[in-house]
Amino acid sequence: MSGDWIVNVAGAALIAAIVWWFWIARPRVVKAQSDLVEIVVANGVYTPARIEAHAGTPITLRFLREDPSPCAEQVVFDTLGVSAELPLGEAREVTVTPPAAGEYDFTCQMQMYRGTLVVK
Ligand SMILES: [Cu+2]
Repeated sequence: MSGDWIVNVAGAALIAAIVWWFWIARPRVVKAQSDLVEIVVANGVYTPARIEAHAGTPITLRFLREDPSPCAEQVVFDTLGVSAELPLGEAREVTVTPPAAGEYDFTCQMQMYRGTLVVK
């Protein structure tokens, strides 16, 4: 009986961990407020990395490459057949029109940088 509080504390900690994992730590999905979204390319990640878009509607992604490594110099939308060179320190806009709902990944050539268009 005297150990009950430990069980309660452990239970509360577990619940907190679950809440953190499923609600707070989820990758941020950025809803396109307009048809233009800015994406920073730095430190091995696209920020934001998940972008919501709409099927059949063109969306422009403005890439700002801050990473000088050659790894970051190209962005490839494999399933959309689109790729672009990203000049260092200069914005480069890429417009794509996802044809249907689904998830469309975009990556660097070596697939270290990874992002996803979440299309509804
Ligand atoms: Cu790369």
